[in-house]
Amino acid sequence: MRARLGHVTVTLWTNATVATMRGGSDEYGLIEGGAVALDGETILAVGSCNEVRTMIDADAELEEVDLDEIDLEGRLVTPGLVDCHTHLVFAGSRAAEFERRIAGATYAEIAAAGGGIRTTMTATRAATEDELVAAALPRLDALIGDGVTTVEIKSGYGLDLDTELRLLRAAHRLATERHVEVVPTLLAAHTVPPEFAGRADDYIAFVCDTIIPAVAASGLAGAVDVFCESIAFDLDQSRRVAQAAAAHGLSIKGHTEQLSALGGGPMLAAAGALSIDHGEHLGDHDVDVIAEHGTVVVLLPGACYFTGERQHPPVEAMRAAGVPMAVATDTNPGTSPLASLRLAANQACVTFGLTVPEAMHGITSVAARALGLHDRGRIASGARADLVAWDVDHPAELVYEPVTPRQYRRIVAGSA
Ligand code: DI6
Ligand code: FE
Repeated sequence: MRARLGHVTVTLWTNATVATMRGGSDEYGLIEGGAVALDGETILAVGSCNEVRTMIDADAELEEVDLDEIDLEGRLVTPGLVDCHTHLVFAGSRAAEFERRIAGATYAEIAAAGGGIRTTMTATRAATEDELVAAALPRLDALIGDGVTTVEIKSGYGLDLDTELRLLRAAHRLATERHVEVVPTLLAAHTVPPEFAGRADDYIAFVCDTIIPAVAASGLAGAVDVFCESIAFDLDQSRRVAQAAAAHGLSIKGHTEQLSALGGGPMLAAAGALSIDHGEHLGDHDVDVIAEHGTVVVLLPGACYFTGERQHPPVEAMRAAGVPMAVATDTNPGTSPLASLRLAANQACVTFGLTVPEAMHGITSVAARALGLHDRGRIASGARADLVAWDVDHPAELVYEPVTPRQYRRIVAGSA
């Protein structure tokens, strides 16, 4: 408890079942009959109602405390959910490509014929920042309605300096339009744009020598992602992107082993990546290397679902090796038009074999770690006050019945 002199307003949520998400990946860290006290943007105390009241009474001896008390009548409280991998900002629609895929064309065939990411690039280059923000808001609102308080948003549909910067600015704007924290990531190395056709190395040089330095100087993104894949960039090109990011003080993330096994996962883990994402084709040795570096693997079951991918990430091997597993929506126009993090958690259980506590950690504590954010994703004294109260009494309900809205109250950095 901090000792201060003066006047303080403490928000106190009482009579709650608190899923603190502290402890191991097999537990929710539940406190029945619990309470959470908030002081501004920070969690002051969490524990049984009696413990928390005792702490507040002790504080009241040092300063004047105004209590704003809310009786949650047994409702569940969790950390605000963290969606640590999205491509939320883009223009246009790929519904026509979806029709073709359902009729038999593959994602890789459509990409090779100049569709896929390039279809979205064309629409995105033609869109203004206002249009990009307007297009993203319904998706962001869906995530917010699902309990998300922090959302990572990647660029990657501009593939030129101006449009990549515009995408990142649009991502920042979203955080001013809604009460949510946005964590923008540069994904200029998403695919080779048409003006660099057949010259992937030249495009990577442009990304490393021009786009990454400009983004680092602008402060618009704190991390750089790269699509290390047969249909995108090879291992050497991906390594160059990671080196340029590190040289400019930016964190590293990677889309790796989604469609093929190029070795991007272990290479980026060794390069100090915060997370490697997808991982459907990770082998046993890759898992050991990733475990050794403590890198988070971000599971994206929506992408497997939408592409009909049968190859699933090696969850059992990762669990056995102690790899921290996050779960995210991958919300994007091509492979995961899915703006529900609780549905992604459900899919991670049903299709990938995560336990329900693992999936809950995947969208809270481990997701925060995948973003390098150590102040959230758990309910603990001193953590950021990002909380959701739900109209359910157990965390398994959130994953079991993902589509039904269950949010009762949502607090981001201490305010509703
Ligand atoms: N992997 C994905 O699943 C998305 N991007 C990526 O690198 C797909 C993006 C798209 O098809 O628009
Ligand atoms: Fe993605």
